[in-house]
Amino acid sequence: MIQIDHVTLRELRIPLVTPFTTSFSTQTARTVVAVEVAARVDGAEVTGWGECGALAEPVYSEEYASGAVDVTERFLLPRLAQAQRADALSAETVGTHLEAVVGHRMAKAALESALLDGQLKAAGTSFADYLGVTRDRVPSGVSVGIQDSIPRLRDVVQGYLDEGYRRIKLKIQPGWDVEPVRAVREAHPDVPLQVDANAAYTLVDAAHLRRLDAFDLLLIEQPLAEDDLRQHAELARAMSTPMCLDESVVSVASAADAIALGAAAVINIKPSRVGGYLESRRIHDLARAHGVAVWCGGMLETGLARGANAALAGLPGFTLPGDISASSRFYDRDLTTPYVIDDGHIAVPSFPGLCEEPDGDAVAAFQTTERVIDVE
Ligand code: OSB
Ligand code: MG
Repeated sequence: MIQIDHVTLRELRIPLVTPFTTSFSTQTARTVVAVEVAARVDGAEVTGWGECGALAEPVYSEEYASGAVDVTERFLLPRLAQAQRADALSAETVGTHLEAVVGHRMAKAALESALLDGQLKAAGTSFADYLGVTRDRVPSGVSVGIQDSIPRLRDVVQGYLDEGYRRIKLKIQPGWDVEPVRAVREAHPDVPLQVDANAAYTLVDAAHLRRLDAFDLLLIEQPLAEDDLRQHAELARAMSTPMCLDESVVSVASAADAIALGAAAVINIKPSRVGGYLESRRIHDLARAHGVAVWCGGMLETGLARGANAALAGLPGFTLPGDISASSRFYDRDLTTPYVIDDGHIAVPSFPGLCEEPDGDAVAAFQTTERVIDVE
């Protein structure tokens, strides 16, 4: 069991190396909530860190960074405090203790991650060993934002391939779909290629989206709205490109529904979106039992979560390359030792816990708000 002494909630604003444009926004910096938990495990003092996947604005999902700080302080930490007074708190029970709070999965995931990091550091156990992962590296894919022109897109993709990325994901939206995909496919006939629409289409666009079938894509990710499971199933029947869900899968229960409906041949498991690494594992297990491929998605993670994503992606059902790129894909300066791409792969960390202790100077340089909350 773990006893929390206090929690520090920080909002950081970290510049991106290049603007990242999706169908829902253009980001020039990542606003990220970092959770630092000061706790005791079996009497020993430990510090655990977690990162919240929520963006600055509620445009990818309904969560947003400052809202995550608020719900954590008002509603999540009091429930963990109550649990620890009964000496019933551990990373593995966080989900149960927070179940009465509806949604807010990214905020919950950050807390669970921080506690798990603390517990594993206290035990001297790596996250990979905790999961039973034996792979020591995972293939690295890159998510390519919407560009101003097709020549520019070709250059950006060529740059990533030169760095060794093993799979390219192109963000698409109405007006930026068939032609950019055609251009990249013509330049690179054999590169593993997939697209992500971030819910920018409707079923009325089915005939148009079918034109993507010509480009031998690994998958199409989340073409329709988050709550359109049935319509994804219908679109899946109309296309030969495998259907992959991101936004729609928020839990193992929604993954089960998607699989049963035929709405997902592939699932993007994004640990923050589904409420943490433990729920991610359950979705992995469910999907694997159904013969549904999974891969690890990302939310522009800093070093507080990038290595944990790599460890998760070492599980055997992760048969497609994830959005687990090098730190340098997004950041000139990361919060921890940067993750690097080596021969197209990212190493699965072997240090204890989920992340390295972040560099205090980097945290201070990027910090915009800080709240210290006693938990007793
Ligand atoms: O849809 O996968 C997505 C980033 C922010 C929000 C949603 C998505 C993304 C990405 C980037 O595609 C993934 C990454 O972290 O590399
Ligand atoms: Mg996506």
